Amino acid sequence: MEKERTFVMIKPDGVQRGLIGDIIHRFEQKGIKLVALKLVSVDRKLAEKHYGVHKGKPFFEPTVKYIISSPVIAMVLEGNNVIELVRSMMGKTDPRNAEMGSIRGDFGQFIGRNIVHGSDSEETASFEINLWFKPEEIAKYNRIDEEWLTE
Ligand code: IDP
Ligand code: MG
Repeated sequence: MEKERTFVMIKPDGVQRGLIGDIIHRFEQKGIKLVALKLVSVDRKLAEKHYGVHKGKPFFEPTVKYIISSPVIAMVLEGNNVIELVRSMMGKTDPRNAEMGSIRGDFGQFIGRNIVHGSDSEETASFEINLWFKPEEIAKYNRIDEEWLTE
């Protein structure tokens, strides 16, 4: 099993709809370690960099506007294969196709307001973690349950 880090964001609709606790609770229950967390009022520059790979697509501008419309929760999560694990806990991009039991499947209704973001590869994760966090904002600590979460 490979220890990885991923960047996760609770988007403005998740914050406004009071879902911060429910979403973080799911990651905690799964045994995923939280190593960085903050509430951010995102500026356009950061949002455009974050969604830079989608520049030129029809949903780019609406997505940037959505992300800067109200604060988000930004976090870094650590764990075994955590990039893929978080993506599967989030569900498909469009909540209408996301499995029930996933975050988007349970809490979302349509693609333009899909509650959460999670990095999609190791390369993206490292780009996004560096974009959103300074190295000193990422905590190094051991959790007491770690030995029960390794074989
Ligand atoms: P992902 O968030 O599951 O990785 P991406 O395809 O990378 O999905 O798209 C990034 C974000 O852009 C989506 O999460 C969603 O907020 C927004 N988005 C993507 N496609 C559409 C669309 O067709 N309409 C509206 N928003 C979209
Ligand atoms: Mg993506």
